[in-house]
Amino acid sequence: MADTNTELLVRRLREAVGAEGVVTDAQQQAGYTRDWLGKWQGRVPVVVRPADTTETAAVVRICRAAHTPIVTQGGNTGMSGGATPDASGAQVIVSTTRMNRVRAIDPLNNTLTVDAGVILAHAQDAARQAGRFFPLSLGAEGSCTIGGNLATNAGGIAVLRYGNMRDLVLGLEVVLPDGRIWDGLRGLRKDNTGYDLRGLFVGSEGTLGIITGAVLKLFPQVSARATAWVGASDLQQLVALLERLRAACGERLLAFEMLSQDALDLVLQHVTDTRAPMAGASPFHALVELGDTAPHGLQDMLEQALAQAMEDGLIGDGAVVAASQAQAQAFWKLREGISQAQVRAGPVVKHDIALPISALPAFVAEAGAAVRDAAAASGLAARVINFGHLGDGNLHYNVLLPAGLAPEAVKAATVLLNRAVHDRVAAFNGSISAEHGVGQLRRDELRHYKDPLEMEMMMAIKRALDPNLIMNPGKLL
Ligand code: FAD
Ligand code: 2HG
Ligand code: ZN
Repeated sequence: MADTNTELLVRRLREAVGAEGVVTDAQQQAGYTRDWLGKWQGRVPVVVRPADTTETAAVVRICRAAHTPIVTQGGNTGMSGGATPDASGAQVIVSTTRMNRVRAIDPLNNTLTVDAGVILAHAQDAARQAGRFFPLSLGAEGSCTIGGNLATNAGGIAVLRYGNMRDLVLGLEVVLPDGRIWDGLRGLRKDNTGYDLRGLFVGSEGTLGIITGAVLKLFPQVSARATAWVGASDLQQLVALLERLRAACGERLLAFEMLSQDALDLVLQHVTDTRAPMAGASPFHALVELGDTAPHGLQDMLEQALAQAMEDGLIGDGAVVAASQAQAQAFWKLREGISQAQVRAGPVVKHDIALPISALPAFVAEAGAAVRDAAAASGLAARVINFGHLGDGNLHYNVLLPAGLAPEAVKAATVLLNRAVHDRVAAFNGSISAEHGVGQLRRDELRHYKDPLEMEMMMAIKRALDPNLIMNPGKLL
């Protein structure tokens, strides 16, 4: 883009959203042009911050007329570089963070209507204040936005009971790539009037349009919780325990998270005020939580189910049921500290994979051997940090490389490690992107593993909605 064209573009955008809606100073742009992991750095002439849907539509029309690609950004907490522009300086960021109004709440229909820039924790608070529960929950909930959650089809720790973001949305409002506004803000649980247009935008990672509003599903408040930490001598035990707890506790099973001993050790080493819940090491640990709308009996139910599992030889290394809320929070701090601990420990090759739950033990055995071979081939000491949402068959099968390793060596090792892990994922009929999205991190991997017919159908949808390919180019597809 020539300088005069850029100046004209910025002037038009400023006219559309006002001076408070544009950020042109490079220093002030720093929080937008780099991802939180520091893996990607982009450059833009302007960050545009529209205040509402009408302004967003005007911004899209201006960018379209100028053939300027748009990178939509919410809280910038994504793990796959989807919200970071490229380094050409030819793209603009459209940030949704000023669109942060709770529009409506309907306790009888159990729906909450919000702007896309509403922070997840604020949506949870709004539901709570109305005596309801919005269940999406993840480590970044204090800064990620509903729009970002939808665009990545976020998962988190309660998918086992409530589903992922796709299952939690009833209606959407979207600014299309031509600047028209699609008003699909319906709060209906049944609507068979054709193709699932809403579903197209969930998981679309900013490539089909800008989500500006959403109708979310609400649930009865969970008034009681019981939390336990379990040690297991192998993964098979945890898979069996999951099934046992499902049978014993049914819908009350809210979370079943897994940490390997290496993942736990990393947190104990790098996160302050943490300590191991049980004496001695176990190859695997589970963090289990039950929740119910009825306030009594949950603790007993969990204790009995775990005692029976131990008596039947299902759990090898014991279990502790949290005796207080503070102890439960301490357990969760260990689980939620893993992302931060990894950042502090060194370069990490992230794998966000999904497999049939029954296949997890065999996968982990095979992938472990493949990673050892790949690390040996690159002459590196690699350590698998395996943890995740076992109840959903979703592992964060990350590989930690030595601290201080040169970026080129990290890049070379990443290619080998990706192939080692993702080939096994494909062999078990799994997915190479479970909940973090494809973004720019897994774009090449997606092309390598996704069925060509599926890629063709996705490209056809992309071209139909965004013929000028201005929405988040270089991401996902
Ligand atoms: P951004 O990072 O800003 O954007 C993400 C993608 O969505 C980009 O492609 C962007 O273009 C697009 N996008 C954003 N807003 C819109 C919009 N309004 N319309 C169209 N496209 C849009 N994820 C999980 O699924 N489970 C977890 O357990 C989990 N834990 C996490 C823990 C931590 C500590 C952190 C930092 C992140 C975690 N994440 C997790 C990553 C998760 O994907 C994001 O936190 C969240 O869903 C992204 O929201 P965001 O608003 O930050 O989006
Ligand atoms: C989690 O489950 C997040 O904690 C982050 O999805 C995973 O850091 C990661 O790789
Ligand atoms: Zn996760």
